[in-house]
Amino acid sequence: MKPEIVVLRPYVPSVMAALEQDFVLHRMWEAEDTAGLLAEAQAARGIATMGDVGADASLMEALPNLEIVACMGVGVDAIDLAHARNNGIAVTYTPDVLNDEVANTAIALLLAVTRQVCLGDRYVREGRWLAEGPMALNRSVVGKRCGILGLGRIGKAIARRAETLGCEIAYHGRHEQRDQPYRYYADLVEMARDSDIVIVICPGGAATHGLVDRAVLDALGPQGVFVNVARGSVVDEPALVAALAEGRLGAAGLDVFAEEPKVPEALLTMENVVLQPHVGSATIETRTAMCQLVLDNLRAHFAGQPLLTPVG
Ligand code: NAP
Ligand code: 8YV
Repeated sequence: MKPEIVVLRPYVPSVMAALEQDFVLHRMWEAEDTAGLLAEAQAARGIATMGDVGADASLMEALPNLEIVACMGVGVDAIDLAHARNNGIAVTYTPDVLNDEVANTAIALLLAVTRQVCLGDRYVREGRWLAEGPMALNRSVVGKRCGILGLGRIGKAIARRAETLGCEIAYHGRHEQRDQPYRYYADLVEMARDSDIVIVICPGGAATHGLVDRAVLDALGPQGVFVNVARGSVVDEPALVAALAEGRLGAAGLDVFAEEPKVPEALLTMENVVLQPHVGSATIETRTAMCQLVLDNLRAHFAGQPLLTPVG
């Protein structure tokens, strides 16, 4: 008999088809009555979710036979890990397969902000090039100091790319990584003060909540460029909006927000801000690899084999 799983959001079609073959699926996103779906899914032994959707304790509690939560995403801050651990529920995630993609997104945001790519596009489309002549000069990243908050799997991929662009790299985290060729700052404010650019790529969750506060943003300063591809929760969002509005921070490239998909109204009209709808890993190739890893973890679990990428 096929194991039953609750799928919270649709994955790429090829993986949905493979899931369909191996499991009985309860499709949460199609259900008008969530409680009704959960009542019908009492035999479910697995949840397939995504980083931004997660799985809270009440969802896990609603499925008495739950054995595994498989997450399409590397950030597991929206999954109640303590509840899972206390109840013997395995959790898997999708590290590494998205490093290059998310790093590319960070660099795309950095260049879009500094070289004013969106502004330039509008300048051409609106006929301003013709009417007003060349656009004003913008800022280079060459020779700039780039501080990375979170030199992990993705942070290292960003560091390599930013180095290639001509940036000087530093990083902040809880630990110094002596095998890395970059300068370590134990103090985030100090790193921001010594940086022209700060890129955030550490995990979300309670430990990093509001880590980037007014002091960090002020230290980065009026010429500073701020890029966040981590989680909105890592930044004090009202402080970020205020710093941009008051000219205490130069510019920002943001892929993530505190209350997605809501974005602070004030950001929508700022010319020095580039916004993206949480698309760090959102290519067909990378999402396919991430979904495949979810599938492989579920298959391993239900075959009694070791999980490929368990959390913790
Ligand atoms: P990772 O390999 O675990 O790296 C995380 C890094 O953050 C580590 O270098 C760690 O260094 C640092 N860190 C952890 N806790 C910290 C704290 N309290 N203060 C300061 N630094 C801390 O993770 P990853 O695979 O690179 O992914 C990082 C995060 O990116 C994910 O958790 C996810 O939230 C986000 N992400 C976003 C997207 C997107 O679509 N925008 C896509 C993928 C991932 P120390 O241990 O030395 O502190
Ligand atoms: C995905 C992410 O957008 O991996 C993560 O942590 O934030 C992204 O890759 C997300 O998991 C999809 O919900």
